[in-house]
Amino acid sequence: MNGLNQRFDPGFVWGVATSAYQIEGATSEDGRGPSIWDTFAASPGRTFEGHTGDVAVDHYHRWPEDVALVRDLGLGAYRFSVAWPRIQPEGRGPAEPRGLAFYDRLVDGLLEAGIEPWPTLFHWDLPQALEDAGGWPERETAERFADYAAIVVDALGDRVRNWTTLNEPWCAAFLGYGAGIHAPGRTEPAAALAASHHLHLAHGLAVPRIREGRPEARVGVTLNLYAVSPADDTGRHDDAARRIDGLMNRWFLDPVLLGRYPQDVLDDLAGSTGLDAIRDEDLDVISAPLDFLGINYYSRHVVEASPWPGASEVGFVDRVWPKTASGWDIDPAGLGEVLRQVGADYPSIPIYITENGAAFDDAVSEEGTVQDHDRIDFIAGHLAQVADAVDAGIDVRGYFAWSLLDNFEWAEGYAKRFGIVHVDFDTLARTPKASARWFAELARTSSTKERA
Ligand code: IFM
Repeated sequence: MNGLNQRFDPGFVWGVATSAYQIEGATSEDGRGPSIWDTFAASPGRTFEGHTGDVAVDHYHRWPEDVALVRDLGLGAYRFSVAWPRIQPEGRGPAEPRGLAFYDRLVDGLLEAGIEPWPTLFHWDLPQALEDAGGWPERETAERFADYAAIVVDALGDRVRNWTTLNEPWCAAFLGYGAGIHAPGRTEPAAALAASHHLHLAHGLAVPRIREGRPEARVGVTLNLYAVSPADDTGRHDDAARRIDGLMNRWFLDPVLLGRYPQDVLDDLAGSTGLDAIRDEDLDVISAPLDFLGINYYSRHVVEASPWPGASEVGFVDRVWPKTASGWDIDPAGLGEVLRQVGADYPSIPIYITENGAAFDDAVSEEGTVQDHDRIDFIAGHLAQVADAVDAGIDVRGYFAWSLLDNFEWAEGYAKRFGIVHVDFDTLARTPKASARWFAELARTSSTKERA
């Protein structure tokens, strides 16, 4: 463990993360309505070998076993998401009691096991009915989200303290409506921009609804942030790096934490019709004070300018570099850079790493064990960066490994395994990998300050 455990305060939060569509299954049970991911995954050619979340890892029925896994690992916190289509099958209107009852049981089960629930209200599974009405590019979707948030908080707020509004709005907006590789699979750049703004607005409208009558609630948002570097140090690619950092990081950080969109990105985007979605008065709503920022970090982007003089396109450089099974560069130093950038530009916000982890092609031994030392190295490397950031005075208060379980990795289906617990996708049997044991020991000894 190389003393890593000695580097975190006893109060540091150690947890694991999941999301509803990736693990629950039971997509047509107990009144759940269809989500955009049901529709997308059922459309030919959208996901790896046509995989869907219909069964996923059956967490909807096996949640007691999954809670017991987290308890047996001795982890103090569990980040999960609430499926909006279970609560409001049509995305609006009265709550479906059976959907609420599921999360009610889950929260009680977690608390009984001594695990703090950290729910996220939106992790990409928009009710299909709202997409049929226009989806995130429509302003009304933001208002529906705030109503939905209020329903969930009313039901669970007596027991849940830490609320996250959105997970990775960049992915929901730009992968879902721009690149079209995530649900709902639209390739409309203007719609993607409008979607990003309405996701921010949804977040901002939800914050006071979560706090209403719950003064003890802590509210945050989770963003996927990237380290971004130019392809070389000639200066030729610096503007490309600025553009990508602007669109992937600051476009999401600035409105929420500073109450404005970054001017350089607005200038880059000048003339895009999607910008019409932004009304000046929205920014006050969007920048409602928060208690924490969740950061999901996976990798770095190295970018280069277009070879054509004057062109604004940028290219992503595929470096010769160690990679995960997802093809993402393993770059723990990038997490340190992201933390230093956030610490410098948004100094007063407490930070939790709400996701970090890696897919590897895990080999299952004859005895059924998974010796995933590559994943242990990955997590250890990133945690060392977190410890360095804390030493440098950056207020990082917790780390959630992605993910508790191997699960449905969106367009990649079940082909990429991120879990610290192995799931046999035929039998759905769960087996903790070596990384789970290592992570549990790190959390235990760092909380008690024993030397492991
Ligand atoms: O599986 C996803 C998760 O849903 C959101 N953050 C990134 C993970 C790995 O791709």
